[in-house]
Amino acid sequence: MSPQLGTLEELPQDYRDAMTAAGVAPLWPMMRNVLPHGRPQPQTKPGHWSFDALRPLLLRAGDLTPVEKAERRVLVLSDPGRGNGALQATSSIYLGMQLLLPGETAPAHVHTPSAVRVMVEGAGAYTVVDGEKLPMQPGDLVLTPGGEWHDHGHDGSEPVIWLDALDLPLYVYLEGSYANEGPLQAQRNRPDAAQVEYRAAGLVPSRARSRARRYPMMRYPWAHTEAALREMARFGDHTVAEMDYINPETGEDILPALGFTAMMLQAGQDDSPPLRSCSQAFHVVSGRGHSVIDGKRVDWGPKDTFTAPVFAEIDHKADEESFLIRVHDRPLQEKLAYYEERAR
Ligand code: 1HN
Repeated sequence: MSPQLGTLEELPQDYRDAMTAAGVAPLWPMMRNVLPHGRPQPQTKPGHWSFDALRPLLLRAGDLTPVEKAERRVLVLSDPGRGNGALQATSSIYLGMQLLLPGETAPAHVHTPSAVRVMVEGAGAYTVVDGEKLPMQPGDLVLTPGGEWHDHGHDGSEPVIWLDALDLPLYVYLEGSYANEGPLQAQRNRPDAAQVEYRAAGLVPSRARSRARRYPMMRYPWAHTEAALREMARFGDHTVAEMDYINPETGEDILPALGFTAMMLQAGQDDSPPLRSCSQAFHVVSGRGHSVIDGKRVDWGPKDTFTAPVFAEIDHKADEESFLIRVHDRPLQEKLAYYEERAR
């Protein structure tokens, strides 16, 4: 046992006043706030956002606020532990639901944080990243890495909704978040790299002929992910089928800070993963079930989103065959050399 640390109240008032005047403060009364024993004490609380509740609010935003007055028409999913209006869902993950109506465009900009969009509903929308037009189908992941120009458009006839996941809280914390705006980009008239250079796992354009971009593949079609998960579930080792999204040229995670993992749970299957040092968000592509996260029960259905703080105790149970996309900050924690998993 370590000794009880001294408190501020134990110190004479004249000394406390002199410290304040000198712009200093004693560390020892605050030491355990920043270095708790054994594991972090997260401010983040588990959250759950049902799509049935968000959808009408988003559509109403479409009536109330033209996209020109919003730049991005988004409802932010605020961490319950930080309260409404918090521009983060966990310590490191920003989440927002974005609406684009037929014929609308969201102007081009570039910023330091990186984003991934998970398509939720509707057809006909696309994102242009560095001139590459990326069609967005439900379940697709579309990357807009930091430093890449991106704008959105919509050629279809129904409202389109997607989930934005960004590493924004880190950039805000680092005082490194900013954007520049520009005109809509010219679109190259060819299919995106997921349909050309990176159609098949294990094949990349000949390295003798070309040097790959840093982010060679910006769209991960859901059809490929679902097919891979199904084969893993059929022929894999009977645990939950999980696939990580990676950069096909480097094998690394798709973004520097955030990682994305697709999961398939079969009807009736449960999953009690180890405690992980990363915070996590789960988006339900399809299916129904429930999860208990640090004692909080979340009953989830299609297109719902829920979150777990660092080191959360998580138990999932699927009632139906379910596909989820898990967003986490393992890539960042591995770079900082502290990612950890603890057995239950
Ligand atoms: C952003 O660039 C988008 O491009 C959406 O769609 C949400 C939230 C914060 C900062 C940048 C987008 C964002 C964002």
